[in-house]
Amino acid sequence: MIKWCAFCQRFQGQIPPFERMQLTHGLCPRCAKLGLHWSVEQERRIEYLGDLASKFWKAGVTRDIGELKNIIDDAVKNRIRPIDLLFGLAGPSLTKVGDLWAKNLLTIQEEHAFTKTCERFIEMIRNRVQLNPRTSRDSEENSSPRILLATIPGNEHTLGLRFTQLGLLSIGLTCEIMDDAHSIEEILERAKKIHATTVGFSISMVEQMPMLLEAMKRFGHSDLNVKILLAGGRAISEGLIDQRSLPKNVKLLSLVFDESERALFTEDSQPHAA
Ligand code: B12
Ligand SMILES: [Zn+2]
Repeated sequence: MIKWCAFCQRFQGQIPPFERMQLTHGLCPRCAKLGLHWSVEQERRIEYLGDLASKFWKAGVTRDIGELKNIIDDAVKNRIRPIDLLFGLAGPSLTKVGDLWAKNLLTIQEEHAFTKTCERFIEMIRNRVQLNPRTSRDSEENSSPRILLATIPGNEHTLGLRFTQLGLLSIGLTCEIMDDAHSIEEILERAKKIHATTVGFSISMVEQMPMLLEAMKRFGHSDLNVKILLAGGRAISEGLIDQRSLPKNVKLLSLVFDESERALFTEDSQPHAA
């Protein structure tokens, strides 16, 4: 299910059951502190978000790129951040597509076509995020930390990494992504070359766990200046991996791309485990 704050209209994450696209709302921590109360306006906003989700799904199925653009324009007019559309509409829709495919209700070609449409959506959102003067100013001024995000070798699911890259950019953090590494060695070399201080790995399937552990071990024993090791991706966010089986120095973050989360990546602070 999709959790969205009804007041500030910021996406708050996906919660089980992940394949269900219904919206649920609750206050985000920031709005909760303001002591806001339930209102008709709040209901109206959630209905609006529900409508957007249905329109997005329809546009994805019919590959209607013009409609995707309309959805973004309309949402922005209604004070919704483009980045929340990416995480709150495209992310859950892809999960739903995977579920329909697993149930044989969609062909592999239909799944691929939907994924391609989502790739176009990612580019539209990227343009919006880059247009934001605050984002570009912050990321230019901010020379560190240097973040490298990589799919674990063997993981062909690359969209999550691109989502995360844009999410970080939306709060003024630039990061490099590597979604075609054939070996951990290649990721180590890249991290060394860009002097990465944070390295994040994306893992989609439980089967990829041995490779993740190997990567953690190699980075843990390397002489690089990597201060934060992150793990994310479907296998982590859907709780498919027992978190206790991950090394203690690995952080699991559940980010909603609030500006306050930038501090989690600065060199002196340590991120909180999710
Ligand atoms: C699109 C897709 C594909 C595309 C990927 C295209 C691409 N360029 O990415 C293609 C067609 C290549 C593909 C291939 C396969 N897929 Co596939 N795929 C999907 C699908 C439908 C969507 C994935 C997606 O993009 N989700 C949206 C993104 C945004 O979500 P996300 O990756 O979880 O990322 C989010 C967070 O996790 C986080 N995040 C991600 N990475 C990181 C990293 C860090 C550091 C942090 C902090 C956060 C973070 O940020 C994102 C935003 O919230 C899923 C369905 C599903 N339930 O996820 C199946 C799914 C993952 N695939 C599945 C399968 C089986 C396969 C194949 C084996 C199919 C086959 N027989 O060939 C292959 C395996 C390829 C491989 N070796 O990896 C299964 C996996 C089942 C399992 N074993 O666990 C799923 C669940 C479908 C299903 N219901 O059965 N797939
Ligand atoms: Zn809020």
